[in-house]
Amino acid sequence: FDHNKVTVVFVLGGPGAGKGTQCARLVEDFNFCHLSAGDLLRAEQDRPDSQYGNLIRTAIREGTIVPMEVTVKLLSNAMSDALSKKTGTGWEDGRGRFLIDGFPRKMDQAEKFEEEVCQSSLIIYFDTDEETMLKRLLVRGQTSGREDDNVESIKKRFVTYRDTTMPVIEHYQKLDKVAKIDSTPGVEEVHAVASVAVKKLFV
Ligand code: UP5
Ligand code: MG
Repeated sequence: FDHNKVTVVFVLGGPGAGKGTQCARLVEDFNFCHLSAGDLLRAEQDRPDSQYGNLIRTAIREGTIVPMEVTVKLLSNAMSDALSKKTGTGWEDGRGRFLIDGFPRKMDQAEKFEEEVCQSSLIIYFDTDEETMLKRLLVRGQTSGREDDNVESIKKRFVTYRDTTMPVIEHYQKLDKVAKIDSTPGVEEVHAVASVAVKKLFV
């Protein structure tokens, strides 16, 4: 997609940092199309004739990263679908606006997406401590039905985040594209700061 016609914001942060929650709030303010890589993978896993079901199920439970080809394809298909409508959510002033949540979590994904799909304009990085994230995920796990919301999977997700995703954030920090936001406070407080960071893109 043409970077001049599509605005892509990546939303990163550890498991339970609040990416999904904050994306939902930003959609209300800025009419973004919100695409969660994790949600797209879970939907693909549940599609009866998917050839990737088992691969995705295992990766999610083990907190590892699904091969990038799968995730990049799901994202670019979802972007094409949204853009083909040319109206409604994610379409503003003749341009597409995307919040891509939980992606890229590994350098190879970042490179492939920027080269083959679209360049990103901003990376929002929600930062908080593991104790806070663990607490949030265990509460959510009581009702989420997510197979990775248990202590064992959560610990594995933390390791992957530290070892594989932090280098992606550091890469973008060197390019001066990252808005780092403390996501320890309450939802509204975090949202207010995130909203200011995003607003700068659209002035
Ligand atoms: N909550 C949120 N904000 C709060 C606040 N400020 N104060 C108090 N409570 C707050 O929030 C989690 C919980 O905390 C909720 O109950 C919320 O109410 C509360 P949420 O907004 O859901 O956090 P989020 O950061 O979105 O957490 P999530 O668990 O979705 O993050 P993950 O990054 O772990 O999950 P994701 O779905 O992105 O990925 C899952 C798996 O998919 C990965 O582990 C991986 O195996 C696979 N994957 C890939 O392989 N490739 C990809 O590119 C992407 C995913
Ligand atoms: Mg999420």
